[in-house]
Amino acid sequence: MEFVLYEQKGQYAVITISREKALNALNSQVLDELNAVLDQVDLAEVRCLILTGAGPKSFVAGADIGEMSTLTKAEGEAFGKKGNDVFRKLETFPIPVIAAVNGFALGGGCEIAMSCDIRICSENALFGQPEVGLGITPGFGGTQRLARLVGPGMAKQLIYTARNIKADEAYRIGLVNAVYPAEELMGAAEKMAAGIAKNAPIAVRNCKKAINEGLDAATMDEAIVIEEKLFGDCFETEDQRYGMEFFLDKNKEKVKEPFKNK
Ligand code: DAK
Repeated sequence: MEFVLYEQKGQYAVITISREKALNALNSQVLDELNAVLDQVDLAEVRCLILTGAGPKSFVAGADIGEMSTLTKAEGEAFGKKGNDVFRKLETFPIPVIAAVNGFALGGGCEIAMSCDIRICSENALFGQPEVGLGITPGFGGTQRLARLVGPGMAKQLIYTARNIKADEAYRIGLVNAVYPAEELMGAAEKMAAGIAKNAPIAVRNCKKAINEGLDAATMDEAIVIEEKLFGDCFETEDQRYGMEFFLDKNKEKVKEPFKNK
């Protein structure tokens, strides 16, 4: 692959969008490669993903404006679908995805970060949806995910004004969970990924599904049923039996064994 790097580090893996000369902007090839790399993740081994951008300056500076500038209506729709399909794949990917936002996260960059489960960023990160300044709407789910993450009032303000916000403001409005000095960002992301990876994988996957599907349910009654089923699904697994036996066996000398994903 030319623009997407994949590195497995034990039970987690790092996906890096690497098109530094265009600040990692998303063109069709990057979207195709991201799609392909997700298909290649070894889900028997890998329990958490980190998504980041290459270089010190940019996570993803948006969809590729050069490529978009000449699109017809039909091509624009097809480009939007390609992006939306990949972003939705990330959002519903069976294992958690952490966005380590290392700089610009504008337009499609902010949108891809919002498709991840968790966002942490460096102090130099800059978030925004500048699309209305370019004559378009956010096209990779920005109107929907930003409103769900920070509330409709704040999302509308950010989208209508096309104002970019710095890391501290992104943290204050709940768009990111934590801000780190740039040199500490990947270490923090990897520590979080390793922490997630050591928990019972079937339970973690089911939590992701329960939260995502529950939020999309029409009523709390339906949402609770989704949780009940995914809770039930954890029982009779080796990991559930072992996790509970370990707790009930009050032997303080025992060291907890890794969960087996079974
Ligand atoms: N696309 C293409 N190239 C980009 C780019 C982008 N989004 N962002 C930066 N680059 C390129 C620059 O053109 C420049 O290339 P060269 O001139 O060196 O060849 C190189 O990256 C370095 O950028 P700068 O020289 O501009 O670097 P600065 O540090 O001065 O400025 C910047 C960095 C991020 C502030 C600036 O580059 C900038 O404003 N970039 C554009 C940011 C932006 O507006 N992003 C949002 C794009 S719109 C839809 C589907 C998708 C979308 C919408 C609809 N449907 C189909 C419905 C999504 C839209 C977007 O994401």
